[in-house]
Amino acid sequence: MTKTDKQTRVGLGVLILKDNKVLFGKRKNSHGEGCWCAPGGHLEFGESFESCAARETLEEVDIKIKNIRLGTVTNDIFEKEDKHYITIIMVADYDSGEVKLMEPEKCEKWDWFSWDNLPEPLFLPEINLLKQGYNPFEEK
Ligand code: IPR
Ligand code: MG
Repeated sequence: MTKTDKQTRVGLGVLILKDNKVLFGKRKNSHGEGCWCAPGGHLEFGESFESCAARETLEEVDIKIKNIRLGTVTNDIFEKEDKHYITIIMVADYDSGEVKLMEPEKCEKWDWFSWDNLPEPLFLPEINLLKQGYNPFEEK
């Protein structure tokens, strides 16, 4: 397969804000294994960014979010895994529910972190977010 046969995919991550903290999980059994990232996944065909953010959050952590808004975009080239994602970063406020580990085969654990004390190692989209100087608590 040549480079041009490969597909760039669209991912979406949700930075969920609660009490000045953000929710991150430790990835398992996929690209970025062992790295921390926000809830998220693949944008489905015909899906809005807001619906995808709400759906992935429910599927992965079983909580409801509100005020879902566009944060930024990252261009994520996973050299080792030979994958390329455009990742839409959404921001949302926690609404209700208790965080649950809904996909234990994909995630080791979830926890809340301050933006200036994020866990490491971070997943590539989150690394690229920080490289942009992006901070969801300082939205314009
Ligand atoms: P799934 O769909 O398994 O949640 O995908 P993911 O968490 O591996 O996310 C893929 C897109 C990334 C780059 C946000
Ligand atoms: Mg996911």
